[in-house]
Order: sequence, then structure tokens, then C-alpha cells
Amino acid sequence: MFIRFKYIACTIFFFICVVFLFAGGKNIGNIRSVAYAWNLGHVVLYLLAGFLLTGTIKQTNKIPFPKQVVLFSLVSVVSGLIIEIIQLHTGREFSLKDVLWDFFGMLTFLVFFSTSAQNIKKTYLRLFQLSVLIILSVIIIPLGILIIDEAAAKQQFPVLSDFETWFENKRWISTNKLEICDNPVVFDNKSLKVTLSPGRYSGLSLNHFPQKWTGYNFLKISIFNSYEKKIKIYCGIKDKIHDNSGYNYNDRYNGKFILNHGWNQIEIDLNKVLKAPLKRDMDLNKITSVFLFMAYLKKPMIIYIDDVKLTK
Ligand SMILES: [Ca+2]
Repeated sequence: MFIRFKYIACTIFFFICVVFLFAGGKNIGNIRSVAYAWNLGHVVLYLLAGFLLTGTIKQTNKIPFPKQVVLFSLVSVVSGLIIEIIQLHTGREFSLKDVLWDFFGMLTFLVFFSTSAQNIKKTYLRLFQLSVLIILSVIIIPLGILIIDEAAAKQQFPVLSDFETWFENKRWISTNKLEICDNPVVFDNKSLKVTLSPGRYSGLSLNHFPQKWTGYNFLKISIFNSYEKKIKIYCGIKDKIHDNSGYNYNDRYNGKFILNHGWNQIEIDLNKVLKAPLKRDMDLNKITSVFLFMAYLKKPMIIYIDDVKLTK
């Protein structure tokens, strides 16, 4: 009776996971921890898939453990790949990471819950279990870091980024090298060193912060120009409407600033940001990104950023 209930519960959870992972989740927003936790559903899904496979096809319980590992791993990888390919046709992205997480989910089932696993030498089983636990910890630790950083960002607001915590550079996205450093700083003890690569556009973008900016008048960003000559830097600000309507140049704030040698404080009037889109007002309740870039760099250039904040 209990076993039947276990499989009914597994089946229900399995289909809930399928619906949430493949039908929902497209518009989670920019809460990184939620997006990350959502993807952890792949591990849970394939853990449940292991129960369902052994519960519905009884012969699979009798397969020796090594063969079971190969067979179940193949099932998870092949079905995971098929799911990702199907998702490509529904406007989602193909993710090898998701396939890997499907595999880890199945592996978790095998080493902790498969009856065949009980037939192998206990020492080996404990080693397998320890290895899977380490992998699961590696998967889960980033979620903890994201939750801590999101709580810190909330607490720091209206400061958006001052780099005083070591994981804060994860709020920024860039193909360039970003490092938190001790010198030069304009506020407290740390700033962000950005090594810009040569190219048509080289920059970085602050994507994770509390999005509601109403009630503030200015965005201020401190940037250190380590060169003797003046440099030109561009700054853009986007909202959710912009992101959902094709990233049109005239539908966001675009600013240009000249930086002298040393620390410069860029000051952007949020009233100008409000009126920046050509055919509408910027939604200051849902700002999604602040980006900085230099154009047509011929050689690598280093700048430092600190004390990115909103003020009244
Ligand atoms: Ca700082």
C-alpha cells in the first residue's frame, strides 16, 4: 500500500516538475536565485524519473548496478537532449547544463535509492554517494551565494554596487575581465577593475539590482580613468518594456561622457532617463540594466568603477 502511494506521489510530482520546467519559467524575470532554483528542478525531475522507471518496469530493478548506471545514464542524457531540442522550437534555449543536471538527478537516484546499489560493496557505494553529495553541494552553493547577494543588494539600495563583497561582480555581465580590487577606490575598500578588450564595442552591464527607481533623482557612477588623456565612455539605461520590444536604440536612455584622468563621477538625471524613449516614458519601476561601454578600442584599456548609486 505504502509503495503504491510512493509511486503515485512520485508520478504527481514528476508531472508537476515537467509542467513547471517546460511550460512555465520563460518569464521568471531577473531574480537570479529564482531562475537558478527553477533550473534545479531538472535534478528533482530525473530523481523522480528514476523512481518511476524502476516502479513501472520492474525488470530494471534486477539489472546489476554497473549496467543500471550505464542504462539509466543513457536514458537521462538521450531524453534530456531530446527535451532540449524540442525546447529550441518553442522559443527556449538549448542548454547542455540542463542535460548535465538531468544526469545528476538520475545519478542521485541510482546511488541513494536504487535497490541494485545495495548489492555492490558498501565501501564503493559510500564512495559513490559521497561523490554525488559533493557534486550536489557544488550545484547548490551558487544558489546560496545568489540568495545572500540579493539580500545584500536590497539592504545596500539605493547603492546599486560598491564592490565591498567578493561576489558582487556577479551583478555585472561582461565578456571583458572583471576583478574586484583594493586600489584605486572612491568609497570604502574595494572597486571593480575592468580590462576592456579591443573591439567595436567593449563594456559591461549591471543587470541585477532592485528595479524600482521612482523617488530618486540621479544615478551616479564613479569611474577611474588611469590614462593621462581624456577618454569617452557611453552609458545606457534600459527598462523591461525595452527588453521585451526588440532593444530599439531610440527606446532607451543613451548618454555620452568625457572622463578626465583620475576619478570622475558621472551624474545622470533620472528625469532625462524618464523622457529618453522616443515614443513613451521610461518605466522607472522596472529598470533592468545600466551598461557602460567604449567604442572602437584599438588596444586593451583598464578602467575602475565604484560607488554606483541612486540619490535624491
Ligand atoms: Ca567600494
